[in-house]
Amino acid sequence: MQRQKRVLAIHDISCFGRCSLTVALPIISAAGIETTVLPTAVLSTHTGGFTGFTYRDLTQDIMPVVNHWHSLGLEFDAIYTGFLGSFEQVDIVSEIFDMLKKKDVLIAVDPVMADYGKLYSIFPSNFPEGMRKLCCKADLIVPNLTEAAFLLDEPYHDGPHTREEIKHILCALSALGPKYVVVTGVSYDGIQLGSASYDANSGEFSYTGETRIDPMYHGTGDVFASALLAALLGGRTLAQANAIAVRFTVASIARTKESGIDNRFGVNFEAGLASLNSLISGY
Ligand code: PXL
Repeated sequence: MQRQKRVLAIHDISCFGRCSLTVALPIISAAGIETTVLPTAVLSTHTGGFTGFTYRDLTQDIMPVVNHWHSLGLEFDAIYTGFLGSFEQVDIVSEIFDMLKKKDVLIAVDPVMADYGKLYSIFPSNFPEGMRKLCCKADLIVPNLTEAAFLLDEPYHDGPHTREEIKHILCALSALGPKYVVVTGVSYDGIQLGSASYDANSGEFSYTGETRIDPMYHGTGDVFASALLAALLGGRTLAQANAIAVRFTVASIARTKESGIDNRFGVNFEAGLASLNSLISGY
């Protein structure tokens, strides 16, 4: 039997709302991968659309936890980060990459900070500079189109986009350092919505889109990135992993739409967990 892979997921826990660790842990685990968690903060809900949420910052606990693991000689196949609440957390995560990075460790950064052309209001205007530095150290990045524009310091426009525009964005992001780039929220025709990928090792570009479902549901970026990482570690190519993650995410959105629940409450990915492994191995 193949050795079980081990991922370190560094995110906040938004206790209600299905994003960050409450999404990464079940999805990556369901794919048969051991998932070690490092919570950076505990919030009552995520910050998207809720007011009055609590926020317990855990910045001071992060390095002692990692130092303990270091003393135990723990190793990881991948380190996966998403929402980070401050520059200090970005710097600490960067230090963790340096400590735990070995030849075959995949560093995955989802530079959660913006959507629909705007930086999330909780972040200062220079936050993208910090995220850019982190992305430069990554092997895989998974920005949406707004985050891509901030990372490249280029203007953002709503879709549809041309294939040339998306190729430019993918290549420019890869030039920052990551060999795997996936950009989400891409539409070429205004009907299909999906994501585009570029693997700088093989030179392969890919796009997978499915019919767009409105409204926007919170947490879908985390569902997507977690499924993508699970598929990559399961041995799929970046293009295959992109297609798998789109399918898994769109199916979760479709179920949620049918149930009619509040779009801030995240999506029903749970019903797809039992078949995630067959989705990954079937590509
Ligand atoms: O889904 C990304 C995310 C994670 N964690 C927190 C968030 C968000 C997005 O808004 O607010 C706390």
